[in-house]
Amino acid sequence: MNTATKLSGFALGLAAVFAGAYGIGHVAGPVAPAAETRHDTTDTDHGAAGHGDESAGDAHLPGGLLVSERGYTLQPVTAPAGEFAFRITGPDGAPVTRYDVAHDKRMHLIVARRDLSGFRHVHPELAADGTWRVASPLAGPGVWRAFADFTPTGGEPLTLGVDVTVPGPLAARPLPAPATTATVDGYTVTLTGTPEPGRTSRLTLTVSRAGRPVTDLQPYLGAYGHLVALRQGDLAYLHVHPEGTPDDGRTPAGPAVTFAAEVPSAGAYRLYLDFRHGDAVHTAEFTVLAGAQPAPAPTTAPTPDAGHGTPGHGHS
Ligand SMILES: [Cu+2]
Repeated sequence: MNTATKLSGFALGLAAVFAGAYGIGHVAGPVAPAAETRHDTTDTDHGAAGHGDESAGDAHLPGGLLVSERGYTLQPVTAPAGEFAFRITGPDGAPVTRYDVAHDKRMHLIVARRDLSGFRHVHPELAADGTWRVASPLAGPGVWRAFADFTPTGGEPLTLGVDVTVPGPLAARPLPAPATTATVDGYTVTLTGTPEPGRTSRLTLTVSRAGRPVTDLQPYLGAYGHLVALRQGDLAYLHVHPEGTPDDGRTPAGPAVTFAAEVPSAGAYRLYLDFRHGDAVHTAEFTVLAGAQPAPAPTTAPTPDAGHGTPGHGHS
């Protein structure tokens, strides 16, 4: 109950992001048509008018927190070793086989361990029976969160999340310390701007290589960058697209890519920037702190900046 109320508050933030975004793509997760509509299934008296809007459904959470929402359910499917498979069942209980293309793909599968390591963003293939299959992006043991980011034909964009455990020795990976510079594959990416809970913040990511600005970024899925943010603690999911598109005649191909993003609460977030250059997709990762900081979240290791190791992620 408490939780539902709190999350309603988060969702208002998301609705505001969407409204305030400069024609950027979706913030994953549905957008409340009426911000005052509350999602609180135990409080049937409240906001009854808002509940009359069927399409609103569970429209008030950040994306990715639910395994089932608005009648759609994410179901992992047993797969051969080395493969990850799942399906989405629809309101009628049958696997969904028709999806709209969003950002060049019908399905975006994002995975990260619960400790925010191991991020990958991949694009599975759909079989006729509604099963999605992809070479497994789960790079080793751990408890993983898998996010399916999709739009069922005739429906609204949706991000569902499910936990998947890969057995094996568990390595503790504390969240890397906050930083405004990340290096990946020989690139240096600098972050300017700080996310503020409850309002839209401009986050600019600037890409350089060997000390030189990169000015020939390549479009990737219709944009010069894709930014996913995951909240530490519950992995609430945000997916933000940048201001401007590669074909609008005014958006430069780097070195800076700017996003308008709003985080749903204070806390620690891990940001993952996907960008394409040299015919390869690279992912730069940052830890950022939004808002007033509570005591550091407990981790299994006491030192927040002990070697997190190289982000061993890739992208396909
Ligand atoms: Cu994708």
